[in-house]
Amino acid sequence: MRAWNRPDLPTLPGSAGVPRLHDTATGGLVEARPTDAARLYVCGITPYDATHLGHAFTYLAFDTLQRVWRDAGVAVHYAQNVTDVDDPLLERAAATGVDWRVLAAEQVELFRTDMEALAMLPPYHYVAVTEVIHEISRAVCRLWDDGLAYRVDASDALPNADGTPASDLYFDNAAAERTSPWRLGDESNLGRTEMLTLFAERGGDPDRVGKRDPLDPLLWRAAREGEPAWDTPVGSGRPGWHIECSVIALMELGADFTVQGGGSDLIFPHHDMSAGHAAALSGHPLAGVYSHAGMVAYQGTKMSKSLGNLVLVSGLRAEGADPRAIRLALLAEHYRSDWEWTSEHLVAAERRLARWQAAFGTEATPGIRDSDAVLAQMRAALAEDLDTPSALGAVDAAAAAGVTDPALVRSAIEALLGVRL
Ligand code: 5CA
Ligand code: ZN
Repeated sequence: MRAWNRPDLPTLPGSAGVPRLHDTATGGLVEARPTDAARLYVCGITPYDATHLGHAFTYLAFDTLQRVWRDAGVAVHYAQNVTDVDDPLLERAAATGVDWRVLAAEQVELFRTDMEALAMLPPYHYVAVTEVIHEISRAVCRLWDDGLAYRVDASDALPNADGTPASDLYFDNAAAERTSPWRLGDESNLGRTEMLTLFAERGGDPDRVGKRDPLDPLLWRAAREGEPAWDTPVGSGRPGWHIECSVIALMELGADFTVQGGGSDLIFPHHDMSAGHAAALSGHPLAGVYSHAGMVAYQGTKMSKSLGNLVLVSGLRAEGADPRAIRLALLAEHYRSDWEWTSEHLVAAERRLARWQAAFGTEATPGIRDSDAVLAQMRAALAEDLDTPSALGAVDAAAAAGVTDPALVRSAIEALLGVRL
């Protein structure tokens, strides 16, 4: 699928080191040093209400990672999915009387416009689930053949073509643990009680009768009346959520890629389960580093489409907000922190943008602070787990003093922070 246009990425003199990144699985900072090119997979949107500031915050974290890698001379292969067939999208389409395909297409287009306005680097591989249904069904078939999937009666599903009752397919976590390097909880490090709670809250069905284990995730949902379905070797139906990301990631990046990313709400079950499916299919871990952005809240709770407490990027833009200020407002928070958005964040970012324009814009006059030292400070901050608040602080201090070469700092701000003054 088409992504969006790529922003300019100036090349800076010298080069930075590869970044150290927090790894959810081990809880420590690890050097995200790829052997050849860096391979990055970031979970994309479910397109029914795009793009709120929480989405933008998560994508900005991985945009920053790519900018830091590129500054270190590392090529980046970036893949992102679009979950364009899933329960919440279908429910929203049914509730509003809009065809689910039309709703998804409209929201993906809005997301593209927002991402481009925010100068986000586009994925090279931008893949909608509906584009790869047959690849996903083949992967489910392989899991079945390998004894890692099982049937659960689905009495509310449409019967098979030969008239026999249909069933849903589930992943057998315990069998996968016996036959692959993966263990449930490797990534999330959660205990079973916590897993059961989160599984129920985040699209899982621990109480479904007929499952071998309450935490086994759905691989394939048999066709229901009025739901989209595809005819495949595993029957008529549609894929479960986690297998989609495993298959798209393996297809586009191969096994054991450099970083798997997303918001922290995806750690469990989505990323644990995606890693399980991928390990079962490839015999290798999904990724070397599991990286997660914190949650943006609004009006006291996590900003989320299902709750409706949203501040949309397009809404702020329609009110006249400068996308560069939106970007700076988000960069002012460390990517791993949970924080709450208020309009004050935007006001502060607008003031910062104006100060930076005066100090480093094309009209700026040189000052006393050594520009190379400012670049070095920005690089050092970003290389240490993408510390954007410190990088912004270094630029603020330089703006107050004035720099010997404003054009160099202007390029550094554009290349590393994605803000063109
Ligand atoms: N389509 C799935 C992933 S395969 C999905 O979670 N879609 S989403 O539209 O709900 O979220 C898209 C991305 O934004 C995910 O990486 C998610 O973790 C992140 N995200 C969602 N809400 C927030 C929030 N309030 N703060 C930070 N990140 C968020
Ligand atoms: Zn995903």
